[in-house]
Amino acid sequence: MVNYAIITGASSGFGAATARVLAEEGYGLILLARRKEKLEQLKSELSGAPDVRVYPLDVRDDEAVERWANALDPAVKKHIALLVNNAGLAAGKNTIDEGLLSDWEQMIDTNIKGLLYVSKAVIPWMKQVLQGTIINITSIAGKEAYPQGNVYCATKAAVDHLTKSMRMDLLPFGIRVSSIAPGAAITEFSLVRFKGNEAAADAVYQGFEPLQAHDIAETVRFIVTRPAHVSIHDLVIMPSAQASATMFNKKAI
Ligand code: NDP
Ligand code: 8X3
Repeated sequence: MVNYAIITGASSGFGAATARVLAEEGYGLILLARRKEKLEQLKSELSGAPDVRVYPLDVRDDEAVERWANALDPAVKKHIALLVNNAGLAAGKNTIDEGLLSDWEQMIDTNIKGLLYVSKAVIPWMKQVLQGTIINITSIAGKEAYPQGNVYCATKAAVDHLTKSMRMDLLPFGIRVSSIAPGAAITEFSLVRFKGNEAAADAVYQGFEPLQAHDIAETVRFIVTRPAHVSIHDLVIMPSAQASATMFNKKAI
């Protein structure tokens, strides 16, 4: 039986790139996101993977997460080696008084509560076999607050703390818990944040070379290919032209 990786938010960006890298590493893949057609398209590209199973799932829906978990093949549940908690978003960029409640709720429900629902479903399977790795995708925004980042930064800071606490809770069961905190990476992230405004999204990446989704996928590869006695706790990965959440070396390129 192959080892399986579960990736949330696999329909684009870091999640899709991670699926490609883990297929190269020989993992069976369980790919979750809301957009089924994107998942199916990705599955059709991953012919090298031993097994690819896609499930349209909104991680904010705790009952849907439970249904997905109950429906998963029990034979596969015994071989879950990796959970990548990646699904997430920023919605809007406003001062705290101007933020929209609906944006705040979407970020909190996805980035924090969705991660919790999926983790709660998957951890018992890892505990049963006394092994597994969980990688939570946080952000430089979880390490440093920045103007107009307020609720997004807070959700990622929450994931940073959850990662540390999960690591302690799961220590007796041989389960490793890591976090990756990327800086600016060009994915659908900014298009989502600015609600389809391409000019606003493009402006984020002007004048410097951002990270690519593949850079984060390679970081996942690094974590999962360490020997069993090595646990990578926390990695901050930034573009070379970014020194902090807000400090960039931008040139006219
Ligand atoms: P993308 O927008 O390209 O990918 C986000 C993924 O999350 C998509 O697959 C989306 O799928 C999924 N997703 C969003 N909401 C839900 C939901 N409710 N249920 C299930 N899946 C959901 O952005 P990135 O790849 O950049 O983002 C991945 C993670 O990395 C996020 O947590 C983000 O906060 C974080 N991050 C991003 C950085 C960047 O600069 N790009 C930097 C630091 C961290 P679908 O819409 O199909 O549901
Ligand atoms: C995404 C990076 O700096 O836009 O988490 O918040 S940032």
